[in-house]
Amino acid sequence: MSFEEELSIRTDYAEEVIRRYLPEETGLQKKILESSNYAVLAGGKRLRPLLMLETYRLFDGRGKIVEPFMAAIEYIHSMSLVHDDLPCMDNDALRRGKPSVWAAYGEDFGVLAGDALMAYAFETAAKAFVFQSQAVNVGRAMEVLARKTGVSGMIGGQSVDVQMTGEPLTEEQLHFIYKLKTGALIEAAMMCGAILADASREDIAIVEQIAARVGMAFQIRDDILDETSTEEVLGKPVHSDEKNKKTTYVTLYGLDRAREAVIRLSSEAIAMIEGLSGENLFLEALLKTLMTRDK
Ligand code: GRG
Repeated sequence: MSFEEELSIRTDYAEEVIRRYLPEETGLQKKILESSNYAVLAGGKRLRPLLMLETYRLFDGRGKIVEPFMAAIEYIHSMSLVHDDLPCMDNDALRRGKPSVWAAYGEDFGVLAGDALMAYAFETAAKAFVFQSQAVNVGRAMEVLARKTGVSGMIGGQSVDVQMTGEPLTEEQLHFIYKLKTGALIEAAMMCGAILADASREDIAIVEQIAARVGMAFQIRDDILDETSTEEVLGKPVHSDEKNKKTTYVTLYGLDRAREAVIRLSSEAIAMIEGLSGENLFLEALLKTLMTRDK
């Protein structure tokens, strides 16, 4: 089977899992259910659930315990996009080729839909407790998911990003923002996959380092695409960083060095995966495609 066929099968599976756990749009609070489901169903690469699943498989995970966490991480990612698009943040009216949540449902529902998704993500992850014999791993994975989402992770990174907007950043400050804002959720995805497959503590620590490189490479590629791609391809406005006066890897070092950094970080991540005792060639191929992704 070609990589593309395998990617399509795995993405369809992730998509089915993400949809299966979504709530029904009924009751007096129908509008909040519609707007939060809209955010999740608007599309996207489903990269974080895929990375979680493939890391789970790397450590020989074969069951269904990973499924509630695959859905949960995509809900958290979706809520971050919903809030990132708000007028008080990036003020973007287009996301994944469709009106962003606030543009479709109003700014108030942009805030509420993000809040609802955040809580629902943890409600969903907790469904993995039905696998009672693995309750300790479920609890550990929930702790990692919460920590990497909160002030020590994504929200912490976004806060510093917002605080420093318009000011010149040093490489260390930019690195800090990228590691937390984008990297932390990718770290959570891969670490939860490893934890739920009952990997050793040593291997989980290595997975965190691998994911940190993947996250950094992913964000630098995002900077490159903001500069070089089009709204039609990306499904979101381009030159958003320039509009928001953001220092990025590209503004600091230029496109060539940014491309080199993506290749170096991704290659390091792949080499580290090859150093582990398990094998997942599909995961390695997935990381290779991220180096040159065009959306
Ligand atoms: C305010 C509670 C609260 C949380 C939100 C807004 C925010 C905190 C965090 C922003 C984090 C953020 C948007 C980081 C950028 C990460 C990034 C490169 C997103 C694009 O991810 P893709 O390419 O998107 O995987 P798709 O659409 O494919 O899913």
